[in-house]
Amino acid sequence: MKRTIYQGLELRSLVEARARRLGFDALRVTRPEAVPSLPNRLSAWLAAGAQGEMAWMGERADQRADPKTLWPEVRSVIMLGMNYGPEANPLALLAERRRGVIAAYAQRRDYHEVIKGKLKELGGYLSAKGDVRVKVFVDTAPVMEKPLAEAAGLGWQGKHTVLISRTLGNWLLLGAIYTSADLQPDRPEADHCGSCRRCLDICPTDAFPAPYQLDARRCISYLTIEHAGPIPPEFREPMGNRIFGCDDCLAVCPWNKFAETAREARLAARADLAAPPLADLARLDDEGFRARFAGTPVKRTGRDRFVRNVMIAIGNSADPGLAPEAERGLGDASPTVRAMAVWACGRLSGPAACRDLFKRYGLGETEAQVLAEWDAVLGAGRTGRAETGRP
Ligand code: B12
Ligand code: SF4
Ligand code: SF4
Repeated sequence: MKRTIYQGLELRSLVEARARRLGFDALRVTRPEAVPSLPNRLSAWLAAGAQGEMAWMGERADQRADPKTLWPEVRSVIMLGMNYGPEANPLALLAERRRGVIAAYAQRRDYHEVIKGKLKELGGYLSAKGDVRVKVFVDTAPVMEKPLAEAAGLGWQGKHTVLISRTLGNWLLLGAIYTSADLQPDRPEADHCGSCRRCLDICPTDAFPAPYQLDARRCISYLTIEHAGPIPPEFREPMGNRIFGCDDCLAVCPWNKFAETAREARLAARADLAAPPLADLARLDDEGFRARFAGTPVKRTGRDRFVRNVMIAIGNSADPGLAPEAERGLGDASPTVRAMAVWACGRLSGPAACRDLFKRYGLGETEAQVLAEWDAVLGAGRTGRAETGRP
């Protein structure tokens, strides 16, 4: 039987209908060459070192900044958005200091998995109906999803740099399909931030050097997820009880007035990740961590980095009832967890108690990062490192 091949508007309508059925909330199309300023913008960001330890952002930068360099055959870029609007206001949890705050996107099944599967299905459908080639991407490929989505008219990059849709707000995850099909492009979306600067003003770590620009090295999302080793001292207190990601700048955006909770069932939030007690999280071993966070974005950090964040939240809790959990961290196998546990003990226990803890846990310590924290808590030289002959 002869197969019907669709083109142009007909093909696009079919794909739009299919995308809707698959659970996507928005679909727009742009051309691969729609944002000629991308190479300059990306290289300025990289040259400033704003990517921190995310070295992969600099690798294949030419492909990231130009879809045609990534795949010369691409003629149209389909940008898709899936809504993950949170059930509760993420800012409300920041006052619950005995509990950890996990960013809304991570309180559910890993969107990479959910969206990738749906993109593959949609890409396969497009490929069959249009007899065209496709490549699908979500997050991890060298693709600049936000500016492409803006060029496609899905929304605009707000002053917080995240893409905002006029109808859906900024709780939107993005995916892309590059295709050899010639599809009618949409008009880019204009900037609707106006004189507002709520997102810039609320940022606890002052991570925006200017509106529309983010220095990832100062962002709590980067620090809690991507950064390895101890958290630099200046960011520990501002982290509060945020233990994975940060939603502050997204949560204050007035354009969320139209936002709805996630429509896609597979992106429904898990109740046990909404406000987990810090005391429970501090006790997670590798196995417990994997069991609790399997299938969610949280698994990305691994157990040690996650418990490191929990130690900082405990240090910020001002609750002496959590001091035993910080003390548990002093005996942890991970030096980074031990280092942040020292900081937490210093915040929750008085100098005499800390000296006592040092005698019990610190005298055999050999890791420089942990000894530096003991020095900071007890005062340099008071750890008796010179007497014991350790470095
Ligand atoms: C690296 C990365 C991060 C880094 C850096 C974030 C950043 N803003 O670059 C860190 C770890 C900090 C991060 C955090 C988050 N991320 Co992230 N991240 C990415 C990733 C992989 C690449 C982003 C990128 O290209 N950055 C490089 C810089 C150069 O890009 P940029 O921000 O667009 O920079 C623009 C501006 O500087 C602008 N510009 C420069 N000068 C000027 C001057 C003027 C006047 C103007 C107007 C503009 C302008 O031009 C640049 C290019 O457009 C994308 C996935 C992807 N492949 O695209 C997800 C992605 C951006 N992240 C996402 C999410 C959800 C988050 C978090 C909300 C998670 C959380 N809750 O913790 C936070 C948000 C923090 C924030 N305010 O940005 C979503 C955002 C969805 C959306 N609606 O936009 C994405 C798209 C993943 C996805 N597939 O859904 N992320
Ligand atoms: S995610 Fe948090 S730390 Fe990062 S820029 Fe937004 S408000 Fe600042
Ligand atoms: S909070 Fe205000 S300035 Fe920030 S992205 Fe939203 S509208 Fe723009």
